[in-house]
Amino acid sequence: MATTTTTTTTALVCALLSLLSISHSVHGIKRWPGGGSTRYYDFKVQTKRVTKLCSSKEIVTINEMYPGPVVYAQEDDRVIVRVTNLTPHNATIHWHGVRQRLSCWFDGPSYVTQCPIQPGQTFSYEFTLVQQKGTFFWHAHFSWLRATVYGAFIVYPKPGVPYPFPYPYEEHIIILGEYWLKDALKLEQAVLASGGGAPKADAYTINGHPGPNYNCSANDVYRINVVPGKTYLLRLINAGLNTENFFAIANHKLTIVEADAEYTKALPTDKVMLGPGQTLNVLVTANQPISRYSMAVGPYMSARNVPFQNITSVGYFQYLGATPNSISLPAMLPRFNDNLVVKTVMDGLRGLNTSDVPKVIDKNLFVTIGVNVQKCSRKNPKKNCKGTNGGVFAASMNNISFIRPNVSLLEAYYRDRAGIFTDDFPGAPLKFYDFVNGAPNNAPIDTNSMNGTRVFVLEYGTRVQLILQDTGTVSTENHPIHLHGYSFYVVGYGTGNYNPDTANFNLVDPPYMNTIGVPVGGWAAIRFTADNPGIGSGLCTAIWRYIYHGVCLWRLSSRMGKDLWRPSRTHQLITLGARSFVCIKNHQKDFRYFP
Ligand SMILES: *[C@@H]1O[C@H](CO)[C@@H](O)[C@H](O)[C@H]1NC(C)=O
Ligand SMILES: *[C@@H]1O[C@H](CO)[C@@H](O)[C@H](O)[C@H]1NC(C)=O
Ligand SMILES: *[C@@H]1O[C@H](CO)[C@@H](O)[C@H](O)[C@H]1NC(C)=O
Ligand SMILES: *[C@@H]1O[C@H](CO)[C@@H](O)[C@H](O)[C@H]1NC(C)=O
Ligand SMILES: *[C@@H]1O[C@H](CO)[C@@H](O)[C@H](O)[C@H]1NC(C)=O
Ligand SMILES: *[C@@H]1O[C@H](CO)[C@@H](O)[C@H](O)[C@H]1NC(C)=O
Ligand SMILES: *[C@@H]1O[C@H](CO)[C@@H](O)[C@H](O)[C@H]1NC(C)=O
Ligand SMILES: [Cu+2]
Repeated sequence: MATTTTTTTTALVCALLSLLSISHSVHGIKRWPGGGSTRYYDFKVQTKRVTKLCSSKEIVTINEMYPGPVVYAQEDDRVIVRVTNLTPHNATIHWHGVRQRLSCWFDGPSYVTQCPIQPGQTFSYEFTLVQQKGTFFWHAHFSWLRATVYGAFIVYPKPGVPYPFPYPYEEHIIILGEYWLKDALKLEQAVLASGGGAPKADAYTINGHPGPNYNCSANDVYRINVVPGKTYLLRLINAGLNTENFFAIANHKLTIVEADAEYTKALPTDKVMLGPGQTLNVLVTANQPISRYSMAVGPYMSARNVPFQNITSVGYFQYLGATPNSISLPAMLPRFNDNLVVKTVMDGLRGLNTSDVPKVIDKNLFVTIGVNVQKCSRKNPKKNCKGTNGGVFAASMNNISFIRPNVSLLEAYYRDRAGIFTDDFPGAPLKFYDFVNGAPNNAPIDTNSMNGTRVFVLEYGTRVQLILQDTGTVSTENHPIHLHGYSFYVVGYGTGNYNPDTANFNLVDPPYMNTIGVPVGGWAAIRFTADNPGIGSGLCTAIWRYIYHGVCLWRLSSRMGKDLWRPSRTHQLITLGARSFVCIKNHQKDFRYFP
């Protein structure tokens, strides 16, 4: 079990000493941002045997829990999570949605902000939830470990600060996931080796439960018991690996009040869509006749010719007084390719606090997103080049597929290592064409991408507008795009190729998000101010299915940042002896808070 310690600043010193004995942190504590308390969690990465869908296997978990332990905190709290890896696999934990102000080295993506935590190693994450509250989640950020290594991360407002909506009777966490019968890491290796797409999940899950539509799962069901007349807050999280999902409850309206851990104006709807990485808080009032209702999770698949699981995962929304084994009323999910439902909800989504939407832009960036097919250069094409037309799938941004370095990019940057990445990520595509309809189609002859580990550099304080444009090289598709280190205002989106003359922008009350599903065959415009230095503050995409074929990943680094990351009076760089170019161990001591 996770241990939580909530204390005031003074009491914390003792708590920390007894729990952690990291005495060097003690003096630093006084300088941590005021007002917050500290939450301490102990995460053990360990395997656990589970039986699901008629079959047993070992899965990787945190503390033998699936989903993993919930991390609870309050706005402005300090969070310390000590992760000990007791498995034979590499691991890191990413705190999805946490902006990591001035603490990007605790963001979690392996080879981006840190080396993997290797078998037997321990790594402590320490960060402050600066002006952040709402529904977040954490997940492993090494290979496909995140298939089973994930959990909710709930941050409450400061004491005495109310929600901007009626206080719910109760709240429940609902994590959507995907489950595979095969070992997730082996599956990933197989996908990598094949050059093709990922296989479909064997089941969708709600809090780890597939529900009665799947074999051997009649009792493997998540249920919420509700009191008639009461209003519930559901914290929806899509922790799935690959699939975007619709969610609905039979006969009940959902009122969206928060998206990606930022409040929205209340938006009533029948169903919602969450891409991997998205969170939504919805209010549901139990105002229907006493009965048992289905909560259903199904696929949203906007790409053509991609296999996907089409069995709905069902949980129960059960009224007090309903007969325990009554038939559950079915929920109406949209058809798997219902783009209109996705657009309709997005059209209605409005931010609540939009006091700092950048009105003036210093830097305009234009980034295409897509899936490429690289020419087969492998020895055994039949076995290893299973992408379209005998090629190898690779996701790209501005036609550049990310090559994972062997050292953490942040460390390479911090130590001025040459040759690990280059600063020349293009701010616009090298070639403009009809991205949506005129994409090259005689794959893999002209559907290659460039390879590289490239960074886009932003000066501190730059007000950025970023146009994200879907492309149709293999197929157009809704792509969830996520930024590390920032939330951003979604000021516009539309179908087709972005055209500045006809694009409609909302600069009045756009939603403030950290993941945007770029519309299938369309574009999205986002705005943010680059005020959180660090190379880990990057933009990463979730074209999950192809992510390991040399991914589309690029980063924003605020060059001015080094001193900001490491304010000289509170931090001190301790140089270690090891200076290997290869990720051998985490040089965590360098980045810790020293007195
Ligand atoms: C469920 O079990 C039946 C009978 O064993 C089998 O034919 C079917 O393919 C299974 N369905 C799924 C989705 O695994
Ligand atoms: C689900 O997929 C299977 C093949 O994987 C197909 O036979 C079936 O018709 C699909 N069902 C629906 C409702 O789309
Ligand atoms: C609104 O946002 C601004 C800037 O992000 C912040 O300073 C302010 O506290 C927020 N107000 C509320 C009511 O959350
Ligand atoms: C990483 O290391 C492996 C093994 O030493 C090597 O084959 C590969 O080229 C390296 N990759 C990069 C991007 O340096
Ligand atoms: C992407 O890069 C590849 C490799 O350099 C090139 O062949 C292809 O034409 C480029 N495509 C676009 C759309 O720029
Ligand atoms: C990029 O890397 C992939 C995989 O290593 C390789 O198959 C492909 O030929 C490379 N493409 C270019 C343009 O270098
Ligand atoms: C774990 O990470 C280290 C450091 O990058 C690497 O050398 C090793 O091959 C990785 N192990 C696995 C099983 O991926
Ligand atoms: Cu994230």
